[in-house]
Amino acid sequence: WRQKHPPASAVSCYQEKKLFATTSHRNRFNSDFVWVSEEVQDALSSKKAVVALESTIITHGMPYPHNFSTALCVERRVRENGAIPATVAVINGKIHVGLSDTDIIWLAEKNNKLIKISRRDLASVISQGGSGGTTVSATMIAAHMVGIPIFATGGIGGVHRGAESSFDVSADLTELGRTPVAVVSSGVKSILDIPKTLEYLETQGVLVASFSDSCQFPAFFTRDSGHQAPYSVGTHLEAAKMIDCQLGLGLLSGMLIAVPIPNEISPAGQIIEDAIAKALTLARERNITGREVTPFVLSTVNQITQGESLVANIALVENNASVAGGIAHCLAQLRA
Ligand code: PSU
Ligand code: MN
Repeated sequence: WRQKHPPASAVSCYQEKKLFATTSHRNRFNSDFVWVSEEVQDALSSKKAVVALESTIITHGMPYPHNFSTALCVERRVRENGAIPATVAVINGKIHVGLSDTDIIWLAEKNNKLIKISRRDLASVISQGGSGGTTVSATMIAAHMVGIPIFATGGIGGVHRGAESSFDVSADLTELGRTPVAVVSSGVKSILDIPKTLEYLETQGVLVASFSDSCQFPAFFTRDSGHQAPYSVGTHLEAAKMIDCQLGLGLLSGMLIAVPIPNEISPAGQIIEDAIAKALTLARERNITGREVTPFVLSTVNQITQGESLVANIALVENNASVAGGIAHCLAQLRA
């Protein structure tokens, strides 16, 4: 016996629950460990669009002062597109959601002297009153705690080349499998193994969609990695509907929206590829492992390309922030 429509009681139950569906799956946590800025709190309680932003890109992803100017510019891009930015970091033993410019300057100046914090590091750093930049995984956790469904960055971590012997797979991927936040990024850098990363995301049940007319999966500095995303979304509204549906289904897993780098700023692919190959060899020779790998490779590629990779990196992060702002704005309208 099949019912075409759910019984009336189920419908009203769903409608009653719809309002708090976004909050009901949130982790229980001790709010002593989390500080939310007034602006972000106001935006969340009035159901305005908010975009979370990470801070490892500030502490470990870019050199000073570019890290600082980019962080501010990314916040501006989110605002210009109709959303409130919420940059996340751990400061003096608390997760901060929504940073002041002074906080951002402080993080930027401490470049590389602070801790790079992913899921596994949170309790250790917080219990010792420490500070650091949050990676994609830790930022997703913070966003989910306070009810921010969307987050923008440059690139996520992934499966490293040679992972079959090193086992180096970023915690970002398992986080995407377990935390219902949509991450807007330019895919993953080709310092990583892109097809293995896509396989891993599939295993984790992560909804991956290119933000374009085709399913070409971008490779950070280049618009096409030569690999396919399973889906694509062509507009902010289409992306927002997909996120709204995923959250509405209560799947509890994340989404990756992969935005190709704007055409005009994509640097010469071969120059970057050669630089990446050299940087990976250097990393191996110097026995760099664990969380040091990604920052080392990023800064070495930047040195080898004499800053060309950094210019492209900055431009694509800003573009991703604009896209995330636009999607967040549509999402807030859908959910109003
Ligand atoms: N990719 C970049 N720039 C970055 C990162 C990744 O192009 O700054 C940072 C992000 O914070 C990401 C983290 O979450 O590196 C992944 O580190 P690992 O590979 O150690 O998991
Ligand atoms: Mn790693």
